[in-house]
Amino acid sequence: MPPTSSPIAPAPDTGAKDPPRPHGRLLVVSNRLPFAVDLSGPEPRFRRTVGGLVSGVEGYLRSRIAAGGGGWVGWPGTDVAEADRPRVVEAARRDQGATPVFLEAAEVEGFYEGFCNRALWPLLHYFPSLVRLEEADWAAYVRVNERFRDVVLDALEPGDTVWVHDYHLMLLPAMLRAARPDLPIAFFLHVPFPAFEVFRILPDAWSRALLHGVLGADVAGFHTLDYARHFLRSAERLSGLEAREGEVRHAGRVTRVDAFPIGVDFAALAGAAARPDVVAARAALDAPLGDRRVVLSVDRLDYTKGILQRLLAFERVLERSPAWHGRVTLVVVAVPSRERVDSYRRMRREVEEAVGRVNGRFGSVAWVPIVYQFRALGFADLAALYLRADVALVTPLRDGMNLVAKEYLAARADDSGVLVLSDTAGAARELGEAVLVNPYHVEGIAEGIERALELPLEAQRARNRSMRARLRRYDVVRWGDEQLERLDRARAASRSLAERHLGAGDRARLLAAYRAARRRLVLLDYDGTLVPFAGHPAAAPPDAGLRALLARLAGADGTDVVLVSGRDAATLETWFGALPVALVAEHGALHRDPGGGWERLQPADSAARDRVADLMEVFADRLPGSFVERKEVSVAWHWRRADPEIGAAREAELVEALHALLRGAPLEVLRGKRVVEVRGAGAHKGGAARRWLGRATYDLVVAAGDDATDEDLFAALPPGAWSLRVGLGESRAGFNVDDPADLRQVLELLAGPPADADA
Ligand code: ADQ
Repeated sequence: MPPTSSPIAPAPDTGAKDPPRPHGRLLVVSNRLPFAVDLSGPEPRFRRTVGGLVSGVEGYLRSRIAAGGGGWVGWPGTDVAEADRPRVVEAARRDQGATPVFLEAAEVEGFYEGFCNRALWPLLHYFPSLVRLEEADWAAYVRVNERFRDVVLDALEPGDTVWVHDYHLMLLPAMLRAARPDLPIAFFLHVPFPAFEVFRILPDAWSRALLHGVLGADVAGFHTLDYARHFLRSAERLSGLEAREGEVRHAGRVTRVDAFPIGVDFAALAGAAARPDVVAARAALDAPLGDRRVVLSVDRLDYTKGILQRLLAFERVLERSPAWHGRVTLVVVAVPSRERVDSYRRMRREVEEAVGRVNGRFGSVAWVPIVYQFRALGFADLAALYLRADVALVTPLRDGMNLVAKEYLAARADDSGVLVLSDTAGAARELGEAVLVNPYHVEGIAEGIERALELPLEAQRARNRSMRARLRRYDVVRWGDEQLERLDRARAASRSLAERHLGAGDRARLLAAYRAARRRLVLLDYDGTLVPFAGHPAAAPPDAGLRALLARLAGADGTDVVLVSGRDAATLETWFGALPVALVAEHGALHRDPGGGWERLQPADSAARDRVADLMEVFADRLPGSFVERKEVSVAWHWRRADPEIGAAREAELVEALHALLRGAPLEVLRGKRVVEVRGAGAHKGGAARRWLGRATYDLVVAAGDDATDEDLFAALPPGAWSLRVGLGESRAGFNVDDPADLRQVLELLAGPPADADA
């Protein structure tokens, strides 16, 4: 096998124009280094490896290194003996600017062959029946991610940005984040992210760890919006995280989740036809191929690429259309891949058998229908084939993106040629003018091939012009720059979140003011503020610690504590009736002073409420997991436990139906977190706050809440009040705290230690 070389030649001038940010070094971290090590000579030598990740990232990295420096961190792909490691490290740094991560043979088996190739790869490409889940493989995956973390931490210099690539290292961003909270980290997934129903095949603990791992990055990139959405949906379903407009806020930070379709080095490919080595390679194709039409198939030999179906489709063309006999050749170039994995070895056998069968069946001395090469080609040979092929047949069963499709189009500088592309490749999202086919449907692919072979030149050009314009604009440099630019923005958003976070200094100031005040008012929402949300309202009673905390707060001289809740009076009475706190039920419709009786501030229109409840019951029947809560004045439809997508759609329908039903009635519709509530117009938490503020002159007011209904409360506060929003969402509150546990720490601080702790 000749030494492989990167199919993309160095780009002369596609380097970063006007870099969008002042860059430090960019450390690219991927499982494999872009080269393999050859230790047969006196000095280690390096050979380029082939694959989409290398093609894409290398092109970008070259441009970045010119701008700010950087290098690659990864596994050299072979077992390097302990004794050889120092000289490999030295040579890799000197010749390639790279830092190797060495793995032991057992780790390679469990991590790479095992969890990566036998579990994650088939899972992410929708081949669940090939997924093998082994505890030992998962343990190796965790360990190897930790190994990468240690090497990266060691290699880091101040100002570096780390860009982690692909499914092998999904835990790494969070591991790095834990060690360096301030490190700029990007993550990119080169393969599809599947629908939740497929991703959930992994044990919960593993899938959660993978999701949280990725969310350790400031920006998490995917090829298509579908993959980004699937990722967010899984994060929502498995970890209860909520995403808004592609942003996940968690652990005090923002992670931007977005689509960045990888590009190709357009200039290098478009200029290939003029290179002397390409011209020579192309001339060498003339004798064997003659004036026959050429259909080209180029891939790593992988079961996701649909090579066998492609061969069957070509066989169908020859069966259906004898007119093509002797006039068309299918050139199949398959680069060896993962040859130690069984399913790959099996597939290679099947592919080679199919080639033999078709050639035996249709070929002659003068014509070989399928020319098959099992090897990697260098840039010149590959570009020559792109230029010679009338049709590129790119029909993966699943593919994150597929660069061969884009490379073929980019190389066709005269806009001729036809791309036949499967609609399950990420590239189909951008290359809609290609002849799109279903890669499982052999007959359909055969029709696609015939259509492509017959497409007139003008039609070819019209299709290719717009696709090529897109590829020219969104090349690999733009792809990388855009992610780093989003990374900056996500970090800025994280910083502004941090500024609003109630930090240690703020806590000390609050405590000092609280202690100095003589009259204090503490207004607290309950659900989502003092306790986390539970699936059902009845499942969220206060624990003993919370009751003791409230008793201590309210027991202090000059302190009024008011629980301002949307819950019904009876529940609040049962839970808190014995404590010296005031209670506000149903968002302000009912009040109770400490130890007193309930006072209704709003007339209840029970007929209207029942009409609303009946309508809500219909929706509860239609959405499994949702239910109706009838209170004295108001009524609520909860759907926290229902499917998020269907739930959101049903919610929108219900709200519309309610508006129609309530036209003119003194009731209003309120949308909370997965709950729709109808309450008396004018009964809101702001009114409750004002009522208390009017009763005494407080020199300190503290209020805490977590959702839209609490915004009314915050709006009613006097200047100088301390308002705390629980969770990281937008709010008019002055500060954010992380979650109920964090708020309780703040309240513990204010309440001071329990009496018996003084002793
Ligand atoms: P791959 O699965 O490796 O990449 P692909 O995107 O097609 O798939 O990239 C293959 C690369 O290898 C291309 O640059 C191609 O030129 C080169 N190549 C393939 N066969 C070759 C051969 N015989 N000789 C020489 N070169 C050859 C993964 C994902 C893809 C995603 C990329 C980039 O699976 O979906 O597009 O990463 O993100």
